[in-house]
This record gives sequence, C-alpha cells and structure tokens, in this order.
Amino acid sequence: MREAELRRDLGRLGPQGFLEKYLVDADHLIRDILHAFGVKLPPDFDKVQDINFLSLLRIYLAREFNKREKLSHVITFDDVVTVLGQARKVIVITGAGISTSLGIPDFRSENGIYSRLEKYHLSDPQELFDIHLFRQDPSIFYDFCKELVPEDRGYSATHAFIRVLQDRGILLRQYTQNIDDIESTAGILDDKLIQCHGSFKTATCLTCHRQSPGHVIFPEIKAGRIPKCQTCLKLQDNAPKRKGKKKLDWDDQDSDSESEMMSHGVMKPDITFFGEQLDTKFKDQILQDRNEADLVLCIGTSLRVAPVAEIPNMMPKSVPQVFISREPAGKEYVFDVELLGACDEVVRQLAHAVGWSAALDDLVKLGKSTPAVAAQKSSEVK
Ligand code: CNA
Repeated sequence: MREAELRRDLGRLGPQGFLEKYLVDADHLIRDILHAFGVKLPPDFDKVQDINFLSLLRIYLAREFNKREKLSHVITFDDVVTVLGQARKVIVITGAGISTSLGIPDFRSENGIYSRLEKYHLSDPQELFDIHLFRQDPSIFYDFCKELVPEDRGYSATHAFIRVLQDRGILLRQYTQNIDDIESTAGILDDKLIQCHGSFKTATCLTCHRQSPGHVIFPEIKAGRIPKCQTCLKLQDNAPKRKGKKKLDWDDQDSDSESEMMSHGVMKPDITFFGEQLDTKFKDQILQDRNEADLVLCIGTSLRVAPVAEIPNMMPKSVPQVFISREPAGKEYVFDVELLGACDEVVRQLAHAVGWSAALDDLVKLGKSTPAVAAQKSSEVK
C-alpha cells in the first residue's frame, strides 16, 4: 500500500467508503493501513488484536479528510506581511521557543531539557510533570525546575512583538503554553492572555490549599530545597504527637495515603501537571475566539501537547495560519506559510516589513533596561 494512493482514495471515497474498500473488500489489516499512513503505533502493538486499532484509524481518517487546504492568497513572506497588516483579530499561540533566547531551555530541542534527564531514570520525560509522581516525590521536579524558575531576565523580541499587536489593538488573544510568565513582564494584559498550562506566578500548598505569590518560593527552589507551606509547618510543629494515628487534624479527608504524607505541606507552583485538569477558561475562550479571529500566528512550539496543539485544526479553514519556529510543524498540520528560523529574527523581519520596527525596537529597549517598568507601561503605549 502506498501512502499517496491511500490519500487519493480517502479524498475520493471519504472515510466510510475508504473503510469499505480497504477493510471489507480488500481485507487489509488495520495496523498495515496505519503504518502506510506513517502513524506510529505503541512498541508492543503486535500483542494487540487488530480490531482494537479501528477507532484510532477512524479518528485518523476523519482528521485527514477534514484537514484544511492551504489558502491560495497566503503563500509567500510578502503575503504574510499583507495579511498581518490587514488583520484585526490575531490569535497567537506560543511555546517554549519564544523564551530560549532569554536562556530558558525548551523541552524538545537538541539541547532542551528532555535531552538531559538520564539522572532521573524516568520512563517518559513527561513524568517530570506527572502530578502523581510529584505527590510521591516532589524532589525530582524541584531538582530539575531550578532552570525554569523565572528571573528578571526581561523579555524576548518575540514577546515584544506580541505586545506590539496588543498596543495596536489587534491582539485577540495569546494562548501560551509557557509557564515562565514572561508575558506579564512584557505587559500582555490579563484579559488578552491565556496561560494554558498555568504559570509560576502563584503557588499553592498541596495540604491546606493556601495560595501565595510564586516569587515567595523561588529562593527555596534555587537553593535546591523543596518549598514548604509555613502555615502547615507551624501546625505540624505545634501538633501533639498522636500515637498510632497517621492522619492529622488539618489534613485533607483523603490525605492518609502514603503520597499525601510525602507531600504534606509542599508548595506546588500553579502550573498544570499531567493528570490535572486544565483551567476551563482555556476551553471557553477558544470556542469563542475561533469564530472571531482573522489570523493565527503559531510561534516557537513543537505543537506536541494537547489541547493547545489542537487549536490550529479547530479554526475555520478560511483563517490564514502562519507557523514560525526552528523546525517545521508536524504532518498533521497545514499552515499556509512556515517561516523557519529563530523567532526573534523572523518577527523583526515581519515588523520591519509591516512598518512596526520603531514600536518593536522601543519595547525591546524598554525590556532590557527596566523590565518591570515595561509591564506598567502596557496600558499607556498606544
Ligand atoms: P517544545 O516541545 O520544547 O518545543 C519548542 C519548539 O520551539 C521546538 O520545536 C524548537 O525547535 C522551537 N524553538 C526553540 N527555540 C527557538 C527559537 N529561538 N526560535 C524559534 N523556534 C525555537 O516546547 P512546547 O512549548 O512546544 O511544548 C509545550 C510544553 C513546554 C509546555 O507544557 C511548557 O510548559 C513547556 N516548557 C515551557 C517553558 C517556558 O515556560 N519557558 C520552558 C520549557 C518547557
């Protein structure tokens, strides 16, 4: 089976007709079809009965069949400049790549955080952000996240570029996967920003759920210690020792499990771990924004983490989509134009071509000299 032939048949017959031809008439194995499409199956897939892959194939076919087509008027860099100049409601999706020029490593680049995790002996790097593992042993997360703790590093030209969109009144929303909260430093307003995975801006005690500003725990993290809730520590110190009783009065009702004891009084930054619910704000906002946006810019992300990775495929097909990153987007996406390279450089070129260089340069200068002031100025610069 050749991929090009399969795709042609899918376009011609639709998903149902395709299934009839390949599974009923020709009796092919589902796994062979998925393989021919280039879908990666789990390592021990030969132990799984073929029929169990049917729903995966159905989802895959539906998604491929409904993929958007490239727009005929957005093909070149100059076309991007034109749509950007005309746009009134821009959605910007960002990832770790917009902060690497500030010295904050991303996950999946060659020298990213995932390439340096041998010492933790994790079966999957995403376990670093696994809430169950964190509750069992927060030291692994805290040891690794020293590098991610935000410092006053200013913001990148890409953050400044997004601020320019805001200052020009054309930023509909920034959906960021980043947890460094540099958007706030750059002066992106709260109602323009969805921090899809939360951020280090605040931290919450796992036991008493008291919330503190994130910076309160930064010195502990940087010193290589696990940040603890001062209130819970005091209560623990003052508590009478109760023989044979594991559960303490101020514990949660279900806190008698071993992991609850391990994480007693541990502060956790309010970033969303795997196994935790995303803030519902994300879903509500994107369902509204997708009907209003007239341009999507996706910057510095590998688009591997759902549900943010699903935004491009949720948009109406007529909305132009531009991808700016070092590496191309995956095969499951159809961006009209991919501008590959260092995003700070790409956005500078765009700003220059649209005539926004002066505004961008001013913001970049402001960020380098007095980052905190830049945030305050956000509502003043128009
Ligand atoms: P990722 O999977 O590490 O992908 C980043 C992408 O950006 C890669 O494809 C790189 O090629 C590209 N890239 C890196 N530097 C640049 C650059 N200077 N110019 C252009 N492209 C560049 O990270 P994603 O954001 O896609 O994955 C989502 C994860 C990463 C989220 O859950 C984040 O919380 C998490 N993360 C966030 C930070 C941060 O807040 N700064 C840092 C590391 C990881």
